[in-house]
Amino acid sequence: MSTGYEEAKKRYEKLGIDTEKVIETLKNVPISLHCWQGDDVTGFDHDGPLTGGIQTTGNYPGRATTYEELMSDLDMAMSLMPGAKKINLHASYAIFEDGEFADRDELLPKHFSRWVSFAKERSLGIDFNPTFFSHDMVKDGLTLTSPDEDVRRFWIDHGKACLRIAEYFAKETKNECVMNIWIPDGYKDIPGDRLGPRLRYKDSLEQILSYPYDKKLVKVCVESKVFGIGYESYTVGSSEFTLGFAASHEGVIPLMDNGHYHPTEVVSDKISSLLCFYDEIALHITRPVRWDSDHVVLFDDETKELAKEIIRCDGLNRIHMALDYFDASINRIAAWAIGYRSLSKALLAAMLIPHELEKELQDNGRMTELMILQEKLKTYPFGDIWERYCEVCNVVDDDQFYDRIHDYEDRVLSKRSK
Ligand code: RNT
Ligand code: ZN
Repeated sequence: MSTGYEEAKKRYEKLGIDTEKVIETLKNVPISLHCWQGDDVTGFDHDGPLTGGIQTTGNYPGRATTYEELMSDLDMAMSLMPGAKKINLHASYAIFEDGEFADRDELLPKHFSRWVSFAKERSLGIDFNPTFFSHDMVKDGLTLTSPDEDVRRFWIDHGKACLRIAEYFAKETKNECVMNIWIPDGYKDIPGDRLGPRLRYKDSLEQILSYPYDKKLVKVCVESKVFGIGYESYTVGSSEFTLGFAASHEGVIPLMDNGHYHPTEVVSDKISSLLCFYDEIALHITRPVRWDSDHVVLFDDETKELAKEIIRCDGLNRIHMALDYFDASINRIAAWAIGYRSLSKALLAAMLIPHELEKELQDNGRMTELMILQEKLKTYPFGDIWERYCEVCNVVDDDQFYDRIHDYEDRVLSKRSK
């Protein structure tokens, strides 16, 4: 144990914070790790481009192109992440073997059995996402809201197939599966009918949820969005739509992605509002830069504020946290681990705040003292606690981080063709 840590521990003790306890708690808080950072949201079930109004930019060498490569990269990335994880899969990451293939509406648990083995061998839970993009059956940019009944039926069947797979994940891993529904559907230009697509979306979701799944095993989320590339004027699954849907359907959880709001709106301010009305909520944590750009999550002001709200609201058991970004302009494994580590740092920092004292100052109108306290905390020796956290979790600190990335790049990534 470094003397730096011992000193820092004492400083926090004076504020009434037990750093040892904080470290023990954080270690067991799972963050869901998005498999799609590893291969630029490509998946294994199609050759076509990434559609749905989302985009990965950059062409860093060494992208994983097979499930073996993706799993190996995921292992490497996880070895750099302190704390608990779940893996977050998309349906497009089904693994087909011996020449077999199943379209999205006919996916079966067996197409994910390799992922289940991967998760079980590492004692990880699995979260899941139906994939309503990058597929021929997306017609005119629409899936569950399409006026073409064949198209809509196909995607409803995909949703049902995914519920069955989600249930299989939960049973096999003995860990609940959070299944998130996000559709890109919307219009580039001003629609002539806003209500019709929303009523079709509502009906499609209800048809999917009519599949008799176990609500204790599978937690269904609906993710809202404000716009996508090529869907600038109207998005069917808006914030109001998803909040309304989740509020009126038992067992459905609203999911907020912090890239899915207007640039001056912040999810950190929305969490407490939702917690007044929903038992559980879910988050996609990303870093939007001017738009829903899905940059790597950093230890920046909004990430810190978001983490503060999660901790302050005593939300660790009510908020499902998942990462969601995709950057191919830098080493993808570093991107994965930097994002995870940044969120861990933000949660750790949030747990080192005397929240009761802050509340008391606020409630007594002592706002001057509150500001002074908040500013004082910013220069507290947080780095020493973070180093200790990495040590306890048996992962490298920030000093050794790049060496590991460089070594893997040398040994593994540089040998790949892409
Ligand atoms: C898109 C949504 C969605 C996706 C993933 C790949 O804007 O954020 O969550 O990023 O499903
Ligand atoms: Zn998202």
